[in-house]
Amino acid sequence: MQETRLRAAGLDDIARRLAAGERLTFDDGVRLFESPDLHAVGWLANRERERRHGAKTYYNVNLRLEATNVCEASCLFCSFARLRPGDPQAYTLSLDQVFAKLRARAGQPLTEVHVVNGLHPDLPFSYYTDLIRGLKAIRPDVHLKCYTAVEIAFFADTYGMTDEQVLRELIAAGLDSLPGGGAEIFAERVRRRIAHDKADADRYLSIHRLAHRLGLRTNVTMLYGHIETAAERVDHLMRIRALQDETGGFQAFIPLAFHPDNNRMRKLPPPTASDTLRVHAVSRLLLDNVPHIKAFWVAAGIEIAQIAQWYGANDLDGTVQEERIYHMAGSRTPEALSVADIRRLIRAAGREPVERDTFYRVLERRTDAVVEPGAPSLIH
Ligand code: V47
Repeated sequence: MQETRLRAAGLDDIARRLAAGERLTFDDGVRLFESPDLHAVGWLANRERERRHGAKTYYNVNLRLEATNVCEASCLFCSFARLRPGDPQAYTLSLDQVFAKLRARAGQPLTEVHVVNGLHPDLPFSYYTDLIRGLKAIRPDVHLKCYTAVEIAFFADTYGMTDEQVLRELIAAGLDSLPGGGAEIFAERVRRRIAHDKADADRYLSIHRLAHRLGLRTNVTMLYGHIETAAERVDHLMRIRALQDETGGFQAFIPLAFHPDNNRMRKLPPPTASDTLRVHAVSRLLLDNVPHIKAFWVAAGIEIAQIAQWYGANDLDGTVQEERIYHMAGSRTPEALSVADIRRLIRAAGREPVERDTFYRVLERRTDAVVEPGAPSLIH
């Protein structure tokens, strides 16, 4: 990009420091959010993205399971939770129902199951350990990415254990990694207003630190596009960067676009496409120590997730299936994508599709693999 354009965007010194391999500061982050020239910010992020990953865009073959939406917390942005077990739309699956969902996909080349639940006040801890054990018994080869740091904190408080005891018991049952949900916005002002009655920022980060120390990899997220300021976004990213300096345990950062349907923040407009692209780009630039930036297609929308592959992102998440949190909050994306769809969308975006496992190891396999007759196929 021309020096004059970067200068007009107020980004020429940032561009020079990035080229010299220097780390950006808090103020740089705010300037990147405030620069009028989105494409200049995107160009800088794309340079960093291509330096790390070339033309590759990663995806995986995964399944989402949400075993209960009964939740004690009262996050203003949430359209998924039902507070009382008696609520007409409240559900809690039996473990057999959970296992049936995985068994029904026996023919799919799944590599990951991602489990997230509400904070249910009345289930025993054994429900969560048995859930992991049972899924592992059905598909020992499938990676289990289960329970956010907020759920881990809730288990510790509810069942009278330390965070470390909870993590150790889940690992003994077969837990392979933690997903990134529950981070929202770390800044006290925002968290107090939108998510006051669940684990705070320090607890969230300390559970990820502990998980990393126990050998787990984790993801981390940011819910953006509601009441947070640019400085609060940058603060969030800087806290992630600081923990990553300590542990190196984060694999992917996932910006999550706020969806306003059916929740108590429904008067707010959703974030615009420009904002979504910018958040991915600035994240790539500030999080110099986090290897992957994921544009989660269910949250960003398929088209924007494709364009984000030129604005810092290098991952789209996976086939997904059975996602409820965003679909209840107004996401109009499909329920699932087939492998053929994902590969076509990545190619159409001008990138090279690469199937990965949860640890970003590349999987080489025929994409026209045969599935068992009668099983729902994800291939075509
Ligand atoms: O923590 C809830 C968000 C998260 C809304 O680790 C909402 O690979 C927008 O964390 N509008 C859960 N967002 C999902 C999540 C995730 C997704 C994909 C991949 C990974 C990963 C993690 O969803 C919650 C919350 O931040 N959320 N309600 C809403 N109305």
